[in-house]
Amino acid sequence: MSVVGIDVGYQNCYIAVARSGGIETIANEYSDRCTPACVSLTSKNRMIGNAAKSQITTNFKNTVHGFKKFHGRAFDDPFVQSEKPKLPYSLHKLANGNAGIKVRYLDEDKVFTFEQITGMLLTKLKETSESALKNGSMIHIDWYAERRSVFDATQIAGLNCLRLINDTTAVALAYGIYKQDLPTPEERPRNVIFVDMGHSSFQVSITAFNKGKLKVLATAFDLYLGGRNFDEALVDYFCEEFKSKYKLNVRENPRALLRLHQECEKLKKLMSANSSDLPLNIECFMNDIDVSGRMNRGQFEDMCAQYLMRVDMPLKAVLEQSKLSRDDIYAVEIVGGATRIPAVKERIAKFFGKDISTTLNADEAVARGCALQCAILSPAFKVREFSITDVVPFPITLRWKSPTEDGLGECEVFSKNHAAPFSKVITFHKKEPFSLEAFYSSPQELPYPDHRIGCFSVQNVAPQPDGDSSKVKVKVRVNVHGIFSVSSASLIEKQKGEGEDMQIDSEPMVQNEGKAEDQTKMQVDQEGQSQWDQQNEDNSSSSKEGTSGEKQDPAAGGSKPKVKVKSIDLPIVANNIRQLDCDVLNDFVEYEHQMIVQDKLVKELNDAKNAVEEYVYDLRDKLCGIYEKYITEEDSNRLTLMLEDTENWLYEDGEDQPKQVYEEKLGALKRLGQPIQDRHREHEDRPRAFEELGKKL
Ligand code: ATP
Ligand code: K
Ligand code: MG
Repeated sequence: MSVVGIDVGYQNCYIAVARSGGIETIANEYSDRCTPACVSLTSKNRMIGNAAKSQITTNFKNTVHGFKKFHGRAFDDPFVQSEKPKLPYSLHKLANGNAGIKVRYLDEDKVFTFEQITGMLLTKLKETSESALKNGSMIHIDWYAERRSVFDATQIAGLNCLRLINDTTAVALAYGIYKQDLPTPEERPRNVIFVDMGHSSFQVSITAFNKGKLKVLATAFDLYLGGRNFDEALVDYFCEEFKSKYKLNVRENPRALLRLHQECEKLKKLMSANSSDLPLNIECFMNDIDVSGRMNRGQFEDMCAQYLMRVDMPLKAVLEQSKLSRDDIYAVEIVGGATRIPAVKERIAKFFGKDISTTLNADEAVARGCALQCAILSPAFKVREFSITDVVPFPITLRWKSPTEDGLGECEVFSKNHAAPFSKVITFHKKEPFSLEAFYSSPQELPYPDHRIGCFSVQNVAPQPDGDSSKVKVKVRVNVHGIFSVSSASLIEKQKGEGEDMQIDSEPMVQNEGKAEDQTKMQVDQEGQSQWDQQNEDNSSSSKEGTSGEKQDPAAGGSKPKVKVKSIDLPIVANNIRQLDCDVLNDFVEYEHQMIVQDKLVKELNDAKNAVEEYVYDLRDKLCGIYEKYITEEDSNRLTLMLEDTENWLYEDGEDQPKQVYEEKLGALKRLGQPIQDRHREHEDRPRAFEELGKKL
């Protein structure tokens, strides 16, 4: 039994497996623990991960990378529009207004959504972890609004996703769970800053640790600051230099530009370890010209001053939000590839006035934290009890039609840094069905121009038999994946002779001048804190009979007698802006299956072809080696000729044949090769047989 944690990065993905022995990061078929977030579509199949990365410059129009940030975004989103001209592949506006990509696949023009592309990547990661993957997985994702869309991607890949978790929260778990010396729950918590700068984004959190628990106090981020900005600065510089030095317009040549990107990234990494002047050389770069340039760390830092300056802002924000001072910070832990840039590290250290700690593996900590969380969630594992309270990074508001002054009622249901997962119950007094619109309260903070979350219509609401408004309890929640929803609604039916009690509940209506028939009373109960309670909570919401006294209504005031009420579940029609329709999702799941089958067919075909090639090489070697004595020279010459023909055929007519043709070819060769092999084996075996016989005698 094992569970898997997956870190889906903008550039790099990691898989960690929790087994009874502990957490282990696993390698893919290239013995690489890092799988590139890259998908390449071809006329025959898909290549994903390492195989796709090698296609970046050759099949650049159909090789998708750097797509994580497109999740859940509209085509017209300024971020999408600003990235578009830089991409080697084409974006496409989907029917729902979202961005998708347009590629050639199986010799057809094909449009994919980013849920599908990430679904493909997850399929690959799932395959890699298949032997270990038995009981679901957990995926980290670095921020909020794209979660719906990423969750859909997990469905497409057929993953049983136990939890989508914040990047720095996973890191905090990986840090805290093994610490033996955390303060007891009564003591002041130990506050640790976690910083992750990856290829695309920069995230910071402050987490308070006590024995057996962690609580995220605040998070802050610059979602557009990461290693790729530093690469781009270098690319810009060398584009200019090569223009003046070699009269080359690199930006007009996608392949050259991609190569320059790769070389600049290498140079950037070299500069982290080396402060002297370093060369950049690319042979046959463009128009058969070899190019070269130089750079050193000091120059690089000057060039990147604008990015280095941005490092401070989230650090400052997170301190302010948590209301802690620098002295309250126990340690600053950094992870993520781009924190290896010396200037980034220095900047962070300087801000907090402390040495930076690198207790955790910078590349694998996120995946390990994910696997740990998974193990905690899975009943099959006995993991040390560790409770995790995360935060809601963007505040969420509900709005509804109301007959008050401006015709709209509004309530912020989750404030910034509110604990999550969490559910709340809001009580409305309504005579007819109504809709709740959910959106992020502070659009200026949000990395999307579209601050809507979705619209939730509460159905089947009718007045009470006596014409009064009905009391409708609506549950809103941010679930374990960090996804907001209006999760259930129920109508509380008055029972005979209990009118008086309902009167108490209806008090706020009276306060609101009593004339409105469709009034709303706000935010009554709060319930359910951690994910551990989630299950119970869900059960309680579906019980039909309840006692109104069970959940005290602070707004109703005073003590209430326990009275029987009947609660009727109401259907909710949800329209989530960033969620795929069920039918569409099902189609995508089906299509992913077809593509998996297609990839498998192509793999079998390639294997059959490779088997012929391997046999040719193997037999040819042996004919002039160990088989020499077991075949006449004449036969050997004939067979060698035939092997040569086969080899040529493989590069010409035999390049692209059905699997069966290769199998037949291999069969024909084996019919000739087998007798030689048999004679050889017989000869080898004979002395041994005599020996054994000798022993017996
Ligand atoms: P994100 O977290 O934004 O989704 P990611 O998880 O894919 O992205 P990481 O794998 O954490 O990103 O980091 C990759 C980045 O780190 C790349 O920009 C890479 O060039 C950079 N990087 C890795 N090693 C070094 C190094 N030694 N010096 C400088 N930069 C480095
Ligand atoms: K990563
Ligand atoms: Mg990352």
